[in-house]
Amino acid sequence: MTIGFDVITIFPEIFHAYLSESILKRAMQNEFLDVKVYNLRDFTTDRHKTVDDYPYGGGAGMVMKAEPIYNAVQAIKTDALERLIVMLSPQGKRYNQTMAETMSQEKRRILFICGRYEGIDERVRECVVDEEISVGDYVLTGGELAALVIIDSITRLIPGVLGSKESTKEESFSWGILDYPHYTRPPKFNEIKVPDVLLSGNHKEISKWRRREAIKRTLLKRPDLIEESKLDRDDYDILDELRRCSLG
Ligand code: 4GN
Repeated sequence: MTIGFDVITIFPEIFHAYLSESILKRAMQNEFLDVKVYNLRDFTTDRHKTVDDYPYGGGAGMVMKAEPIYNAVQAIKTDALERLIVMLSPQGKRYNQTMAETMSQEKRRILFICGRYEGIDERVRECVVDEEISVGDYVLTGGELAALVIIDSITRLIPGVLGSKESTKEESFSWGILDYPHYTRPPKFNEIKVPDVLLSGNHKEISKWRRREAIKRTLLKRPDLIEESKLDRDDYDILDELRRCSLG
């Protein structure tokens, strides 16, 4: 299985830098991941390679022009592959792990339009974009980091991308709750000992402890996640008990 992304940006190096390290680099080498990065300036027609202009109605900052983006999308589409065209912006649908899971099954290539400046000409939304996505309620200087967040979170879900040691199978977020606490050597650090159960070698007890700690943390730090999570009967028993003894 391989997932394909196309990216339109005025800063292609941001992608080359992140994709040439670690797991995403390996995913590219092993052909689980294909990313093609296009420089928006290559799709301009004036000699200054202009991608922005003053806002109609006045005001601060510049607006990204519609034509270069439209031309880039048309040029990329000439290979006749199916594509989902995504624009990153704070006005988009809030991205989460469930969307990452859904998009990791996507048969189409995913094309990201990464904007800069104060905004993108509204007609890009109307004429080009299939989906507008936000990675969180904050403003970035460009869509590039948001696109990388999505590429990263989807790619690590592709079977084979992570080694068995890094697998997402046991990941708490795969059932919608927070991760359990992790420890490594030394057994005592700053007077704090690693919980005995983790040194016991009893894998059944270790699993039970981790599940309980994950649920405890979620109840404490992100109670909003509990309702949407995929907990089983045993988990609900743990949850009830934790609620009764107020997280002891
Ligand atoms: C996406 C893009 C935040 C997000 C962005 C987000 C670039 N900021 N929360 N900034 O996913 C004006 C033109 C803002 C593009 C956009």
